[in-house]
Amino acid sequence: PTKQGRISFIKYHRHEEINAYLSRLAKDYPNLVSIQNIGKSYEGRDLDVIQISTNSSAGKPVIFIDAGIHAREWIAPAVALYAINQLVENKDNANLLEKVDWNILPVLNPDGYEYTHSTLLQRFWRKTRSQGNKCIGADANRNFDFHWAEIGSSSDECDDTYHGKHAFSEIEAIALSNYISQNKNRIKLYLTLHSFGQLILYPWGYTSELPRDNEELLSLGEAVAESIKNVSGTNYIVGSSTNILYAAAGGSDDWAKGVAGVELSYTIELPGGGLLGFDLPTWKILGVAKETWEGLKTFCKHISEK
Ligand code: ING
Ligand code: ZN
Repeated sequence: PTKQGRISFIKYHRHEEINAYLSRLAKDYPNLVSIQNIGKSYEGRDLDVIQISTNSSAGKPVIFIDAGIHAREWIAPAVALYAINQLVENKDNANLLEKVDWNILPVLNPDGYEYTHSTLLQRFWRKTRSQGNKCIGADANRNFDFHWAEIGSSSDECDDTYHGKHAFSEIEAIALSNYISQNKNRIKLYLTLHSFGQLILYPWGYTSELPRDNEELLSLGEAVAESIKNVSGTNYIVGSSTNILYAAAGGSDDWAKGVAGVELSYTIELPGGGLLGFDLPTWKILGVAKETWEGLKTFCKHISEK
């Protein structure tokens, strides 16, 4: 109990520890931090968004980041936590809050995330934990209501990329979409953190056609990749999901752009490690977090100067 609300970057934290950290920040920095609960997961865990804002009544542009939509991609929540830590607890970063607010949801699929932590031999679970007829869970990143189930997902509920019974069958996808819809006029950048692949992806996932504003999406993505490379030498490739990875409809980034109208929408595939790529060793967390943070600052610069 003495360690309540403390966090580190030498281990992967459990969902309760992560939410306790957010609450502790809200208590310690009441003028900077507030927590908005945007709903509960299927198994009843709190989906808490940390809102980091100086002068929150100003209605500044918002950078919204989520992580952990896929259970096994542990580095993603860790990187989100690092960004939170830097924005709130490192005074040198105050300039990053001058022109924009940051809203961050570190674990969108906490049921799956906890399952990968607590259940022997289930470290590589990807989906939610909702009950189906013969299998459990849907891929929440195939469940958004935009060209749903058209391509790159499975109708077999036992598959890892099962798109769900219908669009927005998953309560976590509903919670996120409601939150984005309610804030769509202020959210100027949507980022969703995944692993792995060292890719900066933007819409569309449902078609190989490029968005109208491909040029801005590409050049901003390239600037972010460049700033990451400058810290550590890590190389990222930038492009539309379908064109540089694979086609997959029903993703949150496609929905954010195509339905909510958040034009700058990206999926970041963080570096992999370990046996299967999803189990990046703990000693590598800090390096990945630091280099990615430099990329996030470049995103912030662009939004601040717009
Ligand atoms: N990758 C993403 C996935 O959901 C993606 C890549 C995102 C494809 C958005 C298409 C659209 O498959 C991982 N690692 O989950
Ligand atoms: Zn993923």
